[in-house]
Amino acid sequence: MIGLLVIMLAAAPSLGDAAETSSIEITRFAFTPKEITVAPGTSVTWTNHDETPHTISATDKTFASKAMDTDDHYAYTFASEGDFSYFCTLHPFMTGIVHVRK
Ligand SMILES: [Cu+2]
Repeated sequence: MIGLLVIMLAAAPSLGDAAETSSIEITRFAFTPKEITVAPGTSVTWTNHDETPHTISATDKTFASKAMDTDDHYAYTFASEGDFSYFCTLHPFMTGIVHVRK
């Protein structure tokens, strides 16, 4: 139990530092938040909370997940600055964008 607590504390973001991880939830056929801004090097994790499979597919094809079942995760680390729009290939009306800024 103590070991788990240490891991949880180590994973908690410290105030004042640039975030190194960020989360996007998929619920009711939408990405929340639909638009986020992160620092270069941030790992963004998407989690599918729907009963329906979804994918994360970059418009410019720089990254793409497989079909994610309920509670599946997909993570991608954004190394460089830019605006990265993405969508779900199964439901192309589902769109989102990740802005990467220093
Ligand atoms: Cu979808």
